[in-house]
Amino acid sequence: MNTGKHGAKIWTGKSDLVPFPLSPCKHLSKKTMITLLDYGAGNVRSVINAIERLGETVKLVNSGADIDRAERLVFPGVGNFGALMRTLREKDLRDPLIRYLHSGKPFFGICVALQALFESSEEAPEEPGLGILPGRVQRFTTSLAIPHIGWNGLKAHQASPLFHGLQGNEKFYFVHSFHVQPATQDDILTTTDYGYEFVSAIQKGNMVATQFHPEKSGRAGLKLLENFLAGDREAARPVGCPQTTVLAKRIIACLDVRANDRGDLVVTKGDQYDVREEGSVRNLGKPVTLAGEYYEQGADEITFLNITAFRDFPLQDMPMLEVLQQTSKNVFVPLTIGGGIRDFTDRDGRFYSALEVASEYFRSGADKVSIGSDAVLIVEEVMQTGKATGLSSIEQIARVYGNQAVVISIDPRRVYVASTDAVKHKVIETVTPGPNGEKYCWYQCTIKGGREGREVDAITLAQVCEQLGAGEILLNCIDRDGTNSGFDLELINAVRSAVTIPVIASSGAGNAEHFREVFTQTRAEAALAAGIFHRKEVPISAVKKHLCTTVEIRPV
Ligand code: 1PR
Repeated sequence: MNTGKHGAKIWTGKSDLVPFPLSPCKHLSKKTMITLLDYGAGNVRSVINAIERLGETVKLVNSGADIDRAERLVFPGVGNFGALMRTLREKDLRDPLIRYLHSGKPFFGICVALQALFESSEEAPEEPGLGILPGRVQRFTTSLAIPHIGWNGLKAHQASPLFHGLQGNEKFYFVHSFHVQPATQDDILTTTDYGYEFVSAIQKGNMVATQFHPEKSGRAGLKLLENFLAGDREAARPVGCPQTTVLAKRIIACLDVRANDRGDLVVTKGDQYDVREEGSVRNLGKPVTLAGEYYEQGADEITFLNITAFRDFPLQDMPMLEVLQQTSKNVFVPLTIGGGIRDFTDRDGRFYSALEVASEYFRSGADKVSIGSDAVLIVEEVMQTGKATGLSSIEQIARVYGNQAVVISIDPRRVYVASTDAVKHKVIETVTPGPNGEKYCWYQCTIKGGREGREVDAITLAQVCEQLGAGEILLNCIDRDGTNSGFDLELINAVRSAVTIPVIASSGAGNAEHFREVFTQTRAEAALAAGIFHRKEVPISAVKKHLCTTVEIRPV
């Protein structure tokens, strides 16, 4: 990668991993440099990686002149509508972009870049949009979990070259709380259902824009992107579009990563968080290789947890950044990274904010960051003082990268009590009584990988984090971790019913039926597992095969 400060940056790097059997885009009618508008927020690396995988070279926009010279422009937008519009204005990119959009040259906008084409957004009423299309952007009004996160389908309203080779029953990855509301029907390319029908892509002449992320939508997404890059596809209308689209339940593969005693970075796995066996750290494989395998098997997301980052500083732990960079070259589904996301002062007194740490992860290919220990400390402070500072890692990262980019990883442990008023915490009645016949329990949050219990319960933690701006809860369970005994459905129901954001059920999966159980007996939006995948007991494809008749999933 040439990242010189002056002149456009050109990515020429090639993956050093064995490529997946996806044909590079050899059929471009005319070799055209793809210009990519990176305004400095979020994960553009994945878009670059996807375009490079398709055999193209990417040139980054450094100035308005680069937009004027562009022949084929891709604009990935993430985060906040207001922040995007402000940055375009401050960097003098707004007018060149409007000129480009009026020129009729090919344009592909992704996510907030679709929203930017309209006149205004409820998310930032003070910032006008580009006004290329009539209409506005509004927040979802549904009782379903917001953000709308995950794989959903498309209903085609027009023929399009983008659909060449697609059946219509594919699912694409969405992550957003707002959607466009065009003033006319003319430019609607697709709609999707989530509580109600909303516009998920537009097409006007050579301008297309999608609310979903093709670069994160596996093979179907790459196909769609390839069709855009090729520029010579016949317009097609897929025949297999559903009448109503349904958000799929997600299957997530989790890789707990740490250095072993020899200093090698390995994927490990604990039993109730104890990752040592006969004194040594369990080694279940290499992070990049395993992530690639899980993508191939049909994982809907990959999560990396740097499990010892509470004692090391992740920006000095560069291998994790390298793991992300390498993985994102080959894995085209969302990547979450957790571990050590907090403010930090190094030995020389240099202060790094949690936002800086997160930014480094986003630049390296992460789509979401997960915050564990720091979230507990933040919630403790909010509960003590009765107010949020606006400066916590959760608030700062959500403000810049959007709520959907902030996952809270909770590590709770069951504490049995004799009655509901025995403690000040949120207590639930349980069907599995405690050692002394206790009928109740609460879920104590821990920090530092389960090493330290704190005076906050998991339900309260989830609620306060949602108020602070978190977009998703990764709900582990120390009692079930590595036991193969199934998810803790009581914990999941208690937390899911207390928040409106999506919940990822984690810990305890031992067979495919456990996934069906968690999806039919709780409202969890996703289920995460580690051990059964690492030990090759049940491949992800087998889990999906087991689910496909009873639970909506993304087909492999
Ligand atoms: O506290 O912000 O530095 O983040 C540290 C992160 O590392 C947290 O998300 C925490 O959950 C995780 N972590 C810390 N120590 C461990 C450990 O195992 N010793 N792993 C750990 C958490 C739980 C899941 C696991 C599921 C599924 N592991 O990641 O993958 O329980 O397992 P299973 O399917 O085998 O049952 P911070």
